[in-house]
Amino acid sequence: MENYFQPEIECASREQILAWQNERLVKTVRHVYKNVPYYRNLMEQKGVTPDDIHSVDDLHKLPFLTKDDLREAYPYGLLAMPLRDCVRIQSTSGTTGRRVVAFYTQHDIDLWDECCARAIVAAGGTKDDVVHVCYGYGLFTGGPGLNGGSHKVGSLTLPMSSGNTERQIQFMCDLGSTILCCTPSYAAYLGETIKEKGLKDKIKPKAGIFGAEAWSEEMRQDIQELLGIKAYDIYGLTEISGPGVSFECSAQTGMHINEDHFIAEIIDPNTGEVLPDGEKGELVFTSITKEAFPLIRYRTRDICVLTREKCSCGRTHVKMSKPMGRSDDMLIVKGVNVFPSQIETVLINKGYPANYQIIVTRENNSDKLEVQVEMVPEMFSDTMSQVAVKEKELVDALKSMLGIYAKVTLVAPKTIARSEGKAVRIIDQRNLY
Ligand code: DLL
Repeated sequence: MENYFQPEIECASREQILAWQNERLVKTVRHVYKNVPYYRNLMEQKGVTPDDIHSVDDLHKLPFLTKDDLREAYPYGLLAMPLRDCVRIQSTSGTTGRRVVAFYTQHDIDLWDECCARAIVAAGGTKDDVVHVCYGYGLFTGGPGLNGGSHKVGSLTLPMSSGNTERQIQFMCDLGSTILCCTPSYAAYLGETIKEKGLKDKIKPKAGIFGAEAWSEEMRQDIQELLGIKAYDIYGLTEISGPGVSFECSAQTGMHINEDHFIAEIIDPNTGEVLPDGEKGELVFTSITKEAFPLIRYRTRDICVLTREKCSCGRTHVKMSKPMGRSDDMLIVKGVNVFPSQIETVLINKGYPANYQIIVTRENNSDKLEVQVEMVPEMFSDTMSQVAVKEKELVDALKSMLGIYAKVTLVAPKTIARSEGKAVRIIDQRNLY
């Protein structure tokens, strides 16, 4: 199959897609009921058995799964295959320090690579391209996902990983990278650096595949101009495999969800009621082809809209809008998921009262995270250098919890405004959504 454009799948009729979904859903529900006691319990609590599930129309009978379930079942409680059949884990930070760990069999990796290959092809990728992957490699899914997709397409793959901008630009110039894969904020930063260095004429990218964090249409225009490319969005989450759950096509008006692998629903985040296409709500996914870590009705907390209008690219799979917000308090800073509860855990472990505020800003397309923390009253008489030592201690502890740098500012007791209701912990000045 040349280049992983799969018209018989990606342009299949609605009836055909539903037929695949019905058959695969029934199979997946049986698989998890049989092999995952955690699911069996959840289903029994709801009074539902695999015999009640015949098609997508029965999906609503099944219980939701949340990040809390993943936390409770950590690390192996949702594993649906023997460990000896798994070949990989990927992971992301979870709340209060517990990570989300996703498992993959070789079959799961192949499917994931296929999803990413479709995204690369939709961005114009072929065997003749040089795909420059500067998403992080390692536990984060960005690098391994696009790497696998690029291999499937047969493109020359540059596994750059993130950071070291000088080296990125040198490789772009020397090897003639044509497709750039990274977070949109890093793409903008790369573009600005290339412009400053006067190297725009030395690079020849034609497209970029950017995701893992929210970005606006204005940012798309900026990146397209800076790098002289077409910038495509890609979406995914570790729990559901990683990047490539959905991706943009030439129409650049939303991301096609790989419906032969994932069933998407939109629900009211407060009531759990399923909403019709076109209404804004929380995105819920059921994976129907995975072996090791299939998740049923997983609540992503991402707020978006699904549309089934005919797409000019010919693909028939449903499109999701860019995420328009979250139904929880997760922040994405420099592409890294940050929960206020993680910051709180660090502060409490270090003996601080949990009076803090998280301030996120974006300067020159780069995120800045600051945590303002009230000192304990005894510290108030500390010298400036003693305060600086304590701030540095917190910076290190936060770095180890979150994996990114956060500036820490210790402020006098009772200076952070108290609110009458829920504490206002997050001030996000980035205007992302
Ligand atoms: O961010 C997977 C990924 C890697 C996607 C590379 C695209 C490219 P997590 O670290 O588990 O996985 O974070 C998942 O990131 O629930 C969204 O809130 C957010 N997110 C991912 N893609 C987008 C996007 C990866 N294109 C969480 N636009 C998701 C907005 C996105 N938010």
